Amino acid sequence: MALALAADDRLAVHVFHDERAAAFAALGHGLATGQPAIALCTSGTAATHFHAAVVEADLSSVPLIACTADRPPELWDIGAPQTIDQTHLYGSSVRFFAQPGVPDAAGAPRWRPLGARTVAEAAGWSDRPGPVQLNLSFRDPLVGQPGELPPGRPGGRPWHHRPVDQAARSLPPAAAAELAATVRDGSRIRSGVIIAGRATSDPDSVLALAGRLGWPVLADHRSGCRTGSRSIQHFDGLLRSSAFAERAMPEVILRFGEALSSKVLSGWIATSSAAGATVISVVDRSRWIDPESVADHVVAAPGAAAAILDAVASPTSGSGQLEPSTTAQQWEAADRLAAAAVEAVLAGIEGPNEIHVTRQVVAGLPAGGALVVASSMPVRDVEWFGPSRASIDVFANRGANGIDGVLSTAIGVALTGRSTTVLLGDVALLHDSSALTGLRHRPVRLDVVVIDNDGGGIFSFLPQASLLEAATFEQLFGTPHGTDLIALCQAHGLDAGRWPLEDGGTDGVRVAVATTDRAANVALHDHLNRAIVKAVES
Ligand SMILES: Cc1ncc(C[n+]2csc(CCOP(=O)(O)OP(=O)(O)O)c2C)c(N)n1
Ligand SMILES: [Mg+2]
Repeated sequence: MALALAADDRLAVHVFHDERAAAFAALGHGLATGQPAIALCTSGTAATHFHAAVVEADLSSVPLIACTADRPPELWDIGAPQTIDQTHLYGSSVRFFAQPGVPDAAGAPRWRPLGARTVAEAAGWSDRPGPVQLNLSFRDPLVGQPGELPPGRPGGRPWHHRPVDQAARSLPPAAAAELAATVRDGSRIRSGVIIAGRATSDPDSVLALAGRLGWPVLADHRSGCRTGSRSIQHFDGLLRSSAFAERAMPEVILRFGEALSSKVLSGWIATSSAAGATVISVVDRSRWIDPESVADHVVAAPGAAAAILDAVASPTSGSGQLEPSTTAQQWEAADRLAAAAVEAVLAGIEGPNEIHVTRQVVAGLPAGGALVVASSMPVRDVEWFGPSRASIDVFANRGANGIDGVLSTAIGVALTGRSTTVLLGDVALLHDSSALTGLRHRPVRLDVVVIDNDGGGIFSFLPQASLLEAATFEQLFGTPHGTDLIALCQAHGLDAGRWPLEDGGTDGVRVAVATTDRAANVALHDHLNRAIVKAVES
């Protein structure tokens, strides 16, 4: 199979020493392009190393084709080498599983239909996009000449027509009118906020709707809505002020796509609902998104923003001139105060700190560039303190929130030809350090920015940091390792040094390590959040 893939010049082949890294790179490719990459591995534990990326691809609805080579059935379960049970290896995480048996001429007419179905299933034919597994048995000899593919349909006709475009499903007019009625009260638009997470379809309509309603937008960078004046950058800090959170409590919360990272925002959604706010969750690709379990409506219609926009303005949905809400003005004024407070605090600090590095990374991305952000603090700091940006694409493996495979995912994104930056913690880098193997030879433009606080900095924000004895906390949560990350990257032949990166990219891969301190980082977050709270309460 490897020989056949390599011999087909329609495919680009990239080799990874670690199957886990290969599968995450395939995930990154799927994230960046919406098209499945094929991850191929040998039999045995190799196939199990695909599992983490398959799980993430499932939860994040990313197309991915996992081809696991297997022994022929007569060698199963008799102690043959490198032979494990690979049937349904990834359980319910895959959209489709097929095990066509050892290839032979008699089965050949079914290969194209199977291939076509595999792509259709990965692209979301039966549900939403996601991973599929083909478990492919081979019998000795395992080398041979790739032959011609079986004939296709006459005239080059495709085997299947394009899978149903899930994104095309629109909101029926009656449902749009019902939601519009929730949003307006006669000629008055109710107070409300829009929350936009990843997989917000049609972000332009969401921003237009916010403009029409007079509502602010609290957006993840991955939503496409973290841009323009309506986007509130410091919503997490603002909602830490109980006075502001109370004052800003809306009548309607209209959320699009997946949940954000902010627990403060999540808590405020729940409190607002308990106080009577109507919560509407508009989801794409038929995923149920309501982590607070408070939604009044869960609407599976990606075109909902445009439909609500039409229905709100429709003469049949109410009388008189529409009066937009003033909620956005209230949030924008507070956000300006928060921005000034954050700037003032950061201006007084010497040396690199996690917030400054994060803001510089987001602000410094070239137009059209891609940013891959690791779970743990990087994804939170980007959400809470990252500047609004147009014309960049941000990716993060937040389906399962793993810190694994982050560098590999970024390599997969970069292999699609995009200038890519990855922002990750030291533990995340070490976890995926096998992705450094051969990285300097890959045809990518990749900046790797590592925030090195010598351990899991996120845990210093949790109650165990103060409840446990320091030594126990360090052993079990802080997990310092003392690795010289610059030397590690240099050992792989990479251009690695201290943060900041020099201006202007060269070709290839650059690594910049910003050394920070976990305790100082907690103090900095506290300082910033207190400054924001003070700014909006005074
Ligand atoms: C694969 C995996 N293992 C463990 C965890 C639990 N976990 C969450 S954050 C974290 C620490 C990450 O440290 P680092 O990457 O240095 O980021 P920091 O917390 O310092 O920002 C760990 C181990 C996880 N999310 N995923
Ligand atoms: Mg760390």
